[in-house]
Amino acid sequence: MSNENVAQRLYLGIDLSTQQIKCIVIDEQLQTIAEEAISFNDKSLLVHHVQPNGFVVDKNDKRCITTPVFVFLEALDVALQKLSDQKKFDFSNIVGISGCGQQHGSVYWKTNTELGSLKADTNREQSLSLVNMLKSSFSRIDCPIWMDSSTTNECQSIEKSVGGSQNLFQITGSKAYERFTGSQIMKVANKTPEIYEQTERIQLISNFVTSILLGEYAPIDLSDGSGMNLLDIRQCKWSNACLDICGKDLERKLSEKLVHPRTALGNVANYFVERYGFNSQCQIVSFTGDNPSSYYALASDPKTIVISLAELKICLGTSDTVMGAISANEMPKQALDGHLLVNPLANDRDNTLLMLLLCFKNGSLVRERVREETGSKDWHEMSVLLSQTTPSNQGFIGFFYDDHEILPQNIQGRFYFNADNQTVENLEAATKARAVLEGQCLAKRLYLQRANIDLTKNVDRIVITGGASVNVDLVQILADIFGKPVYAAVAPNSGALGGALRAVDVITEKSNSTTSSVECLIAAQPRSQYTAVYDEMLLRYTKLEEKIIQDGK
Ligand code: XUL
Repeated sequence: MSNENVAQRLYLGIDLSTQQIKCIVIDEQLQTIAEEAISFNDKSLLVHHVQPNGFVVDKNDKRCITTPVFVFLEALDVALQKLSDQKKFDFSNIVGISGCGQQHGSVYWKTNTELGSLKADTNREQSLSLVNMLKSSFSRIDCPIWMDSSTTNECQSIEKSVGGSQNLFQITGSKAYERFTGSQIMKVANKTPEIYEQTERIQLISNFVTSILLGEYAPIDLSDGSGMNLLDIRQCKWSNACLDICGKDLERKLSEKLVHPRTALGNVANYFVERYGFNSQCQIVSFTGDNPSSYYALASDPKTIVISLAELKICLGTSDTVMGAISANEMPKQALDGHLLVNPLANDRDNTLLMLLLCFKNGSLVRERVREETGSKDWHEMSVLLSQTTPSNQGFIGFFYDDHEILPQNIQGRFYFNADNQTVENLEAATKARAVLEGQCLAKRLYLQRANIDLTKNVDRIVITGGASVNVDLVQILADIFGKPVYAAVAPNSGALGGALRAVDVITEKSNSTTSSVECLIAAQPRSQYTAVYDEMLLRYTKLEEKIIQDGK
């Protein structure tokens, strides 16, 4: 069947994340037709499931965290089968597939011979699954994932080899991080040279899924590739200095070619046509990392800041994530503890638009804890408490780093100050309730400013996601502190959706701003009289944060 004859044109988005695979099918009007998910600890993954969390923590070294590649493969088959069992649509109507994967994880291929047979035009036995067909394809079964933190020494070597963390940041957009793929590859190359030697191709989780769907090796995309400490993000090509230190012949193993995440790469492999009834003309668009993919779905243009205030993420900690656009010409001189990635909204001829990713470790878990400490059963009760206080909290400021924070790096503890900047032991319930919400929102504005994002010139609005819009006070404080309207996105699976939307955009040849903006509802308007008060408060917040860092040294 040719694509032109397809009556209902559908698009499939897939997100292979840390603990599960999620699928969404949308039509050209961007309406959701079906959704499906399967957890990596689910027993319906008959052979390859991992208890209790869907990833494996090494018994001898808890910093080593992996997921067997066969879990990913079986989960993909089971998710597609369950989607098909729903009988909500005809697979032959899917004209495009794209998606995303958890960032930084790596897959080690020994050979692509079996991969090629997914593409081959044969009437293969229906019972042969992806796991059966690819059982001898990998040189290493366990894929290191982003939760792995075992590569501190390798990170030091990478920074040293390019003349320090500042230089590495200027080249790759990030200082060296244990979870980033470069140091993970270096560990494989140094600790298990025989495995490294046998490895023909190293992929990220994202282009691994693209490869399975295509039946051939797919290139790494520039946005997810920016999470490796190996890519020169401004030149949009590999950095030889970084490649050389991480492994011999690494460019060949990664493939020289890099693509923009909005690139059509070919038709779906025959395996999927025969097994699930996909249209043989269905196009595969490059997958990317989960964060860039969510950003793509939620930021309709570079003047939108996306803030994920996840309330229920189990293993992403429960961190708050902030994503925004930044021009490469305005890249901060000083290295950040955040990350700069190639922006998926940029078109492929424009390599000046970058994406900033900031991760605040102390997010919703701390908000929940403070709510309990103030004796409020829910956000509504906390609202009643908050109504006894006024914006800027009569000068009280709190820093709530219950867990070792990332921004600022490695600080732990609670720090409370009064209007005279003096340390106080504790805060009274209503003041504490306001202090946690104001403190978290001020930190977000401060770190965006430190990354050279000019809020007056370059930001029009904030889109929030992750279910936090139920917390009306948090949303209002965010609007007042930023002086921008806050919208709540109606998109629980924004990573998978970002994939489906990229497929729509590439296949219909329209830019994302005209077709693919997700439905957003206004959640709060800024009140200018309070924004002025918060401008002042931010200056004090900045000084007090510096003091906490100094005192901690
Ligand atoms: C980002 C990161 C995580 C993973 C989780 O740097 O490590 O958000 O992408 O899926």
